[in-house]
Amino acid sequence: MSNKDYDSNNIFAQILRGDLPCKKVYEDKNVLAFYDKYPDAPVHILVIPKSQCVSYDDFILKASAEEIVSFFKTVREITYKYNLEKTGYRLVTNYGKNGEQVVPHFHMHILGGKRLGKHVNS
Ligand code: DGP
Repeated sequence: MSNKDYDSNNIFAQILRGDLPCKKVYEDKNVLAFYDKYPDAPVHILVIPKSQCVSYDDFILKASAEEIVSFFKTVREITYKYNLEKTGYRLVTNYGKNGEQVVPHFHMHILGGKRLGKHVNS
């Protein structure tokens, strides 16, 4: 899927192309999951679709049903892989300026392994 709003030089695009390394957690034809380089929690994993999507909105609008199901099932499987279903976890996706999105490729943060505190910082 090509996308005119998508910056194909963003860091996650470079990781997907293999131009930048990552510590891989899971990969299939639709999805890649890897450790966040600057973790905010003992478990901090990023899950990204392989298609060119800037945001959650973009992903839901443009990805196939198979890609969407596969993405969210992968998120769930990773929470189990790290036993987070027992202790709890947080899923976060940031978008745009107010969401403080840094990398313009849709990604889900999976955070866990400690008490995370309230989710909104002021
Ligand atoms: P966001 O603010 O939601 O766009 O989060 C982007 C995340 O990406 C942030 O938690 C740090 C992480 N990150 C930035 N650069 C790299 C990188 O080169 N490798 C990995 N693994 N993570 C990165």
